[in-house]
Amino acid sequence: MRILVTGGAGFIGSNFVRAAVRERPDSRVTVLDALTYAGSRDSLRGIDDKIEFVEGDIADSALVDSLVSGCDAVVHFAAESHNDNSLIDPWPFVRTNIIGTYTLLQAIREHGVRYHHVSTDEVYGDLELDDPTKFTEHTAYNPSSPYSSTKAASDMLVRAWVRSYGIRATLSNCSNNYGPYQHVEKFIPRQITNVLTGVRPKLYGAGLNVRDWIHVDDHNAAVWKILEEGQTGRTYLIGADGELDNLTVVRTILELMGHDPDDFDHVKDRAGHDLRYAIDASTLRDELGWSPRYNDFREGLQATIDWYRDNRAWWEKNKDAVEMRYETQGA
Ligand code: NAD
Ligand code: TDX
Repeated sequence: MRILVTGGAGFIGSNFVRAAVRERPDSRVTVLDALTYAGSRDSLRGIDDKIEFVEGDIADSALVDSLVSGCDAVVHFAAESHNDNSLIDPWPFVRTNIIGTYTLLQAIREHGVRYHHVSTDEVYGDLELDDPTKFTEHTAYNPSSPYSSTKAASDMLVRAWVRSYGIRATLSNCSNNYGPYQHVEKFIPRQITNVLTGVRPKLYGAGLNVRDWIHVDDHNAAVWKILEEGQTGRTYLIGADGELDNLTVVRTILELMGHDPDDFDHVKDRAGHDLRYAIDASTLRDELGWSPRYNDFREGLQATIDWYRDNRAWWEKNKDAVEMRYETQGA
């Protein structure tokens, strides 16, 4: 299969490309990535000779058309992905997540290529802490932030292109990922690298917000399954029953790194902060036979801590700028 991976120099995309090279040697991978602050060629180091890398923008219709015309499938990871950034300047989110996805869809429509759209559980808004239900494929869209609303808009475009133009698309909405190559602006890498640089972890508000953690390799294995066996037009929810509140996660990081679990600071809460996400992935498990391999969060977290400890050169160059930005936000 000739596969075009957008956002393949980002966190989840680079792990997807690594898995493709490792486990699907018969696939030919082209990465299209604009190398924004969130993308890095270093995330693909060591596999450069096994892939084609194109630096470019998913909103560049001529470039996108030529790349899509030469492939069998597109997996679309490229996005502006950080909620905190979207609160400060929503425009790059509107441009990349909505107009970029539109541009891809027009090329998909033109060339009849198989398309998988990677999205987030945040499109469903949030749940109360004591709500016994979880998000399902039937939950109504109710996004809270500029980030999640642009992801919701992109999902809607895909659904409309399936219905109106019959494109061969599947969608997935996944919960919070963790693992190697995640940008240090995000919660888990920020706290690990804080500890590694002698800074106290920063917890927004009281830390009672719940996220449903999944290892990035489990997310990507599900994406492969859906790409190969999913039904056109369908949405699949991806999650690994990993609900934890942020306070517990920070305390676990500190403990695993040999520090006092209370050695962190409470900082200003995020505006409009979603309280809880929780995914019911039973359709994916029952219909496609997917199940997560990382069932022990502490173990996956320890491996992630080890990765950041062993790969300082990968993240150190971004750390100061990220922390300076957070400082101006009081976070
Ligand atoms: P990321 O920010 O780490 O990576 C995004 C990549 O897209 C970067 O390499 C960046 O350079 C590239 N990019 C940005 N704008 C571009 C443009 N206009 N043209 C081409 N490339 C561009 O994001 P991530 O965490 O890897 O997320 C990947 C996808 O998965 C996103 O669509 C996100 O919404 C979705 N998702 C993420 C999570 C999570 O926990 N991180 C959970 C569910 C879904
Ligand atoms: O320093 C921090 N302290 C803190 O308490 C940071 C950066 C975050 N937090 C909190 C906010 C959230 O409740 O931790 C939680 C996780 O925060 P993020 O890593 O920013 O993730 P989140 O906002 O939940 O969104 C993530 O998961 C869904 C990804 O960034 C999205 O791209 C994905 O769609």
